[in-house]
Amino acid sequence: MAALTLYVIGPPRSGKTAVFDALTLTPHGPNFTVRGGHRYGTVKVPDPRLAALNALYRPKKYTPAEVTFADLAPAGAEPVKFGDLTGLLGNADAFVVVVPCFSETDFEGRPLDPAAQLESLLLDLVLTDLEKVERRLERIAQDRNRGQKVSEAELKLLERLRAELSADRPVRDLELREDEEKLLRTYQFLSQKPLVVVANIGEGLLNAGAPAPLRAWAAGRGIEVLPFCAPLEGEIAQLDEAAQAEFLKDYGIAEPARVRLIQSAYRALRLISFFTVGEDEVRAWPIREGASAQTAAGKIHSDIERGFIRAETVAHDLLLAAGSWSKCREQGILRLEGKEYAVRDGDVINFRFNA
Ligand SMILES: Nc1nc2c(ncn2[C@@H]2O[C@H](COP(=O)(O)OP(=O)(O)OP(=O)(O)O)[C@@H](O)[C@H]2O)c(=O)[nH]1
Ligand SMILES: [Mg+2]
Repeated sequence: MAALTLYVIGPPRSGKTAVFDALTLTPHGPNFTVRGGHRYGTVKVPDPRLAALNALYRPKKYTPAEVTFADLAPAGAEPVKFGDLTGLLGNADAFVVVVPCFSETDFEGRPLDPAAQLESLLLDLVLTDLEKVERRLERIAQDRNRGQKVSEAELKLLERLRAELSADRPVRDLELREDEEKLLRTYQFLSQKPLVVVANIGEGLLNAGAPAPLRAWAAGRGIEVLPFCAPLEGEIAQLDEAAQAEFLKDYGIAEPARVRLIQSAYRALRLISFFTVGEDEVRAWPIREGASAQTAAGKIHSDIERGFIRAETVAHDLLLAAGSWSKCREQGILRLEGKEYAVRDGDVINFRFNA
């Protein structure tokens, strides 16, 4: 399964690369590859529940979920323009938006207003989408003039999008039916991507957190704002576990940047995790909140989805307390769930299926 991809975007000199470093650096050094001038770093999703299952099973293979972070054109002197990168950004599952809050002025000496900066960046995403919609509508009109058949459903939906985007409303905020959602998927609209905002604060602001106006702006839109002091978090990321814990305590930081950010991204993407366990492998599977047991089976293999019989299910903490799968069965806490069962965060599942 492809790792979740989170693209770090933000105004020029906002600390995107510093945030990328904080998310990807390890005690053994940097951890990224460069493609097309962009940096990509893949990390394992930290999950204490999975770690505990691993300790119980001691399997041959331990497979946490993965997240790939991307830092665009880190060496470029020119600010990154979304228009030039639309294709690339369209691949993201979500954006990490870095807002500079570590100084009163920007790199050109202009006073900084973090909320306004965030707003203007998000507006760029909306305008990029609007251009795309307009180009597509032109094409549809041309096709129609040539007597070709056009999809009325798509036309209607795009016209609605044009109106919404023209009023500065992101695709993310639209109520879409499932069929509409499907129609739009190939467009990869940038303003549809879930967001996590990183307020890149100075060290002196660690106790104060993100600026209040920025938090207020984002809260009104259901977006989480994480206060990071990116250079400091980068140092923390390079420490071994023991030193890291001590450092975090000294600075009053609850969890390393990577942990906080991934958790927030899961919430923004409405992802939960289920686990599979055994002597061979202990593994985490991210899945959409509300997904059915049969859909979950399909994450593992289409054969399991097709031949689905039952999902033997137990919450991870009950399994850990019982100590083994057979004890769960003895104690009657293994549940036999059907296709429609809505998987819960932290479920451990053994799928029974017809091969
Ligand atoms: N004081 C302070 N400086 C920071 C912080 N984060 C980044 N900087 C500085 O801001 C400058 C830009 O940081 P980068 O991480 O390169 O920013 P960027 O957004 O990747 O920049 P471009 O890729 O050039 O757009 C560097 O000089 C950093 O040292 C911070 O939290 N505090
Ligand atoms: Mg950079």
